[in-house]
Amino acid sequence: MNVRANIPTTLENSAFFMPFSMNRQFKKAPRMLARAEGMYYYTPEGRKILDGTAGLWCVNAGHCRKKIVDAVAKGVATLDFAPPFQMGHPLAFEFAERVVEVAPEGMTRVFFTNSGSESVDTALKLALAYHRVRGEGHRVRLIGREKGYHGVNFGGTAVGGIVGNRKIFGALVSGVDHIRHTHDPAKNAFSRGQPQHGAELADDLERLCQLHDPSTIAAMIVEPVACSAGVYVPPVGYLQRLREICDKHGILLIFDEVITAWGRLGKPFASDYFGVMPDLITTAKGITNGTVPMGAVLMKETLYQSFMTGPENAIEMPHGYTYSAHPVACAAGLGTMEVYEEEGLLTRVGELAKYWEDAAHAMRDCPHVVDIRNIGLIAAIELAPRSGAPGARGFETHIKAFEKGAYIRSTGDVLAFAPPLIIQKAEIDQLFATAREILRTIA
Ligand code: PXG
Ligand code: PLP
Repeated sequence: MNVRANIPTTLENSAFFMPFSMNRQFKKAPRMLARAEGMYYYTPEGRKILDGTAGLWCVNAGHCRKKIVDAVAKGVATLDFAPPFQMGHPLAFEFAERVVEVAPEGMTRVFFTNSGSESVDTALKLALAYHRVRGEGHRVRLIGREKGYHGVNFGGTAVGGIVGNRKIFGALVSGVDHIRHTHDPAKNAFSRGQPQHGAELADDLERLCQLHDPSTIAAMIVEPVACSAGVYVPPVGYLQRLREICDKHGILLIFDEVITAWGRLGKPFASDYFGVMPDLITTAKGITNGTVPMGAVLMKETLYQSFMTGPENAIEMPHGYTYSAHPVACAAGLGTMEVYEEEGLLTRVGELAKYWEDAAHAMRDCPHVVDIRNIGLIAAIELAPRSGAPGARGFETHIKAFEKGAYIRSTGDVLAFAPPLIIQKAEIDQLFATAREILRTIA
């Protein structure tokens, strides 16, 4: 029996429990997208919306690219599914080689997942297991950072540092602690690129080492650029210092590159951009240009080899998902890599970054603006909160932008910009002009 038989099927009563959304607000005044092409979404009424956030930081090559669409269509018609445990299919092996080719030097092995959240939980488990198989099972602690976003599974929620994403979910995972975030507007407001002040905030990891004893810590996870919580660019020297402290104490360093990989900063990965090499990299999103869910954990050879030491007739890693290395996702990924390579998209931002930075910082004279942050093809414009209504000004800007033909994401009162990497200068101008027009009119 349909248990909803007596519930009218209006949008307001829809069965769909929307993720990370204001369900009731949205269902009363929906913002629907019907199709997409290149830099644009189209609403069901046919209105054209400039995509200022690459979907959700994932559609790096732009929407509905023919090569990727064709690869997916061919892939699903050829092999719809193949069991990933104790079985294989050629695309998984081919795509793993392709990913490792693009990855930072020394990242020689890849474990496939279906999202950034799964990549994070996989990386945390690999870190714990790595120490355990090497006889350092006393390393059980995981360290994250305030304002960090590492997805929504239990491990990622626990090491994450956004209070609103944690507080209603109980005690999460034991043995987790956090270092301080790097946001320091008093010293660094309106920095262009990396802020000058704050490298010493990495020393907060030393403090936790002294508090817990470093021999109890398995791994430290950070986003090279913390995107989700509001775009916090690492101060000059900060990531290098984190690397040094991890090395000193035998702690694995995990860079969460779910957003920063795949050309967002003008290099294939942020690890390349900053010249700091972690032990593990988590990624997702742009790995398939957002078309089919997929994620990956990249690791150094030593990590992989540490698991390849037991008897050959034993499963080395009791971890994996039904859809790890899904054939359709691998097909999408291979198509994506072709587009990235043919169009030079993994380095294109290098040429565009200065124009982007100037366009973002030209917004400084707009009403309400209290800070502007940028790096690569990412920018954040932070607005002063409306008195008594934090987040309202940001959200109103997001709504008004959609009405005016641009998709601009808001996180609280921070407006986040991260368009597809194929954006043209005229579209950069259009994106910020839309934001400017709105900021001039809202209260
Ligand atoms: N780590 C990082 C650094 C991320 O940015 C995840 C993990 C989780 O990935 P999945 O695929 O499980 O969502 C992310 C995802 C936003 C926003 O508005 C950002 C993300 C997801 C949703 C919204 O900034 N990042
Ligand atoms: N729950 C049950 C009952 C399952 O049988 C499985 C997988 O077989 C899972 C959860 C995990 O699902 P997935 O492998 O898609 O993450």
